[in-house]
Amino acid sequence: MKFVIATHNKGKLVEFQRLLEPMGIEAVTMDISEPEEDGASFAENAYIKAAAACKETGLPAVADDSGLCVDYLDGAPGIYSARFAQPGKRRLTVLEKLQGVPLEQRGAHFVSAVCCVFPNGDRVEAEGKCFGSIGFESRGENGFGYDSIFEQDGVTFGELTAAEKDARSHRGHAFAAFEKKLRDYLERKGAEL
Ligand code: ITT
Repeated sequence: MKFVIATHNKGKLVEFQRLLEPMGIEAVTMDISEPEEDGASFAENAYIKAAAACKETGLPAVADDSGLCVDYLDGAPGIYSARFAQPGKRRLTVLEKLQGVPLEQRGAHFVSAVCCVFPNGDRVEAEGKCFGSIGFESRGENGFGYDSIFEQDGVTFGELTAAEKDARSHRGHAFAAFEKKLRDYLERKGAEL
């Protein structure tokens, strides 16, 4: 079954392909427009993106809305993670806002809400989270976005291999839950991947 990946973020796209391929999903990219993400939650925004791509392409579409929630910043940037500060300044802005804040107050988590919308209007949704802390400096060249400042046990996501990140990341957890729900949905419909 062919699915269109509804993202304009290259870092996410790589992870989507990596996570969807082993499920036997043929995941394709297309030139799709970017809808306004005016939902009040990760799940609402994921639905907005998947529904728009499904409508535009006529294919089942998979989107994720994700972000970093920092405890010390009352959960910010959260659903505004992609729009928080100037492009290229986002990690530095988080580090600056946490300047002088001790390790025990630097807790943070990533959230990924995945949504697949089918041309008949049905949707399959799942969410994943992963918990860690904001480092004192940026470290590691791997991954994208806030990876190099998000740590678990002193190691940033930017220092992980792709397989290591997928095994512990919000997106890895979300896609694992999504696969199960998708298979259940397709079984009920008498369809296969
Ligand atoms: P699409 O909406 O086109 O998918 P986007 O980048 O705008 O791309 P979001 O609105 O979901 O996506 O914003 C999520 C932001 O949160 C993203 O731009 C990153 O800065 C950050 N983020 C999400 N997942 C991340 C991850 O695995 N590692 C690091 N940063 C991540």
